[in-house]
Amino acid sequence: MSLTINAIECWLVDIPTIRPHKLSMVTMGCQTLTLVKMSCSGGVVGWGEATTIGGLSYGPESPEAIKSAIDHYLAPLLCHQPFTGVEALSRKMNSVVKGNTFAKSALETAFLDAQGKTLNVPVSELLGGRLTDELPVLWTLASGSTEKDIDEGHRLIAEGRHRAFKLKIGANALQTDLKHALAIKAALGENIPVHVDVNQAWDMTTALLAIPQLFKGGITMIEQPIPLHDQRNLIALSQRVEATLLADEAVPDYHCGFSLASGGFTGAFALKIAKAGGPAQVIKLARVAQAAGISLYGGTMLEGTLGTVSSLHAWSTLEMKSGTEMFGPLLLKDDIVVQSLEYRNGHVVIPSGPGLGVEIDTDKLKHYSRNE
Ligand code: MUC
Ligand code: MG
Repeated sequence: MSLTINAIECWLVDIPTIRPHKLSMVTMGCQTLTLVKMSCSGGVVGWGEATTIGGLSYGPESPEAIKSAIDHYLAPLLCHQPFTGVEALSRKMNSVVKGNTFAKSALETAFLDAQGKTLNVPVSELLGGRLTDELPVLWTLASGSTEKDIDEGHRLIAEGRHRAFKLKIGANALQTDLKHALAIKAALGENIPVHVDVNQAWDMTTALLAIPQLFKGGITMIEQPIPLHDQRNLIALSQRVEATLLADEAVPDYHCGFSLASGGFTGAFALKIAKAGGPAQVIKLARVAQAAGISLYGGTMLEGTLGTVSSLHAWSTLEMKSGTEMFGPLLLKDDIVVQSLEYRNGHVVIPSGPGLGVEIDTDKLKHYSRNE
């Protein structure tokens, strides 16, 4: 079956967060969704989404740059042509456009949504078939206040929404951050897993000092403690400390995954569709990890429902042994879909309708869009 892309439209949609979200490099008060509508042969419409974190503070593509790459380069390249599937689509995009994986991820998602709707199957089926209908989801405590984070954690445990948490540290002096993280872990208790994400803020010396103290306090997974380019030290750290090292920024795609794995990295990989160029591309990284015995974690770029669901379809075909953090829609005050995702008992339910299985609320899209 081949699908011809007739038109691609793109919007920037700004949605406020429910509270400030404080990371080592930025505090977010709003998330921008770059939304893609792909109109295809047979009148089928596919939707995709790309997000990043804090403008240009997480990676080299801003929301505005993602839209510009789509409008000026990728849409003209893809329109009025038939594609047999995501491999042909990705080969075409990669032949003319270097990098820009966030933009490519939104387009690959939209294409899979359209293909799934055409074939009347969920995207998970196009990616290999799902192993599960729901996945565990942690929540990130990142209000910037230890007390508020503890209250928020207790409330979410009591509501049954989450049973595991991630903390964002690295913005403050080391002793302040350690006190903050250890106090939260102690307050939430032994049975609640808590991990920290440093977003590259430490150097090797700081990491070697901090990680054993966190481990002693029950924090057993440490995400991206040192800069992404310092692959040699990330491998060394993974072999030297007792805690599990979770590579995030350092492992965007299967090339980096292979390099880390073959260099002797012993931690886990955070998969993200945006880093890899889409839900089908990220599965290539997962295969490299599986071959090397590296555990998988389902990462978020704090996507709205569309990006979250696209990721969930991919994760559903894999064994996510280190869990997932697909809570993005819950951090936003509103969303642009008709039916919100179902979060319950520490899990999210993966939609099972054709394509992504999500319907867009066009009034809300207009309301929050910058360009309408
Ligand atoms: C990151 O670096 O992992 C994921 C969860 C969260 O709160 O921020 C993101 C980014
Ligand atoms: Mg991270």
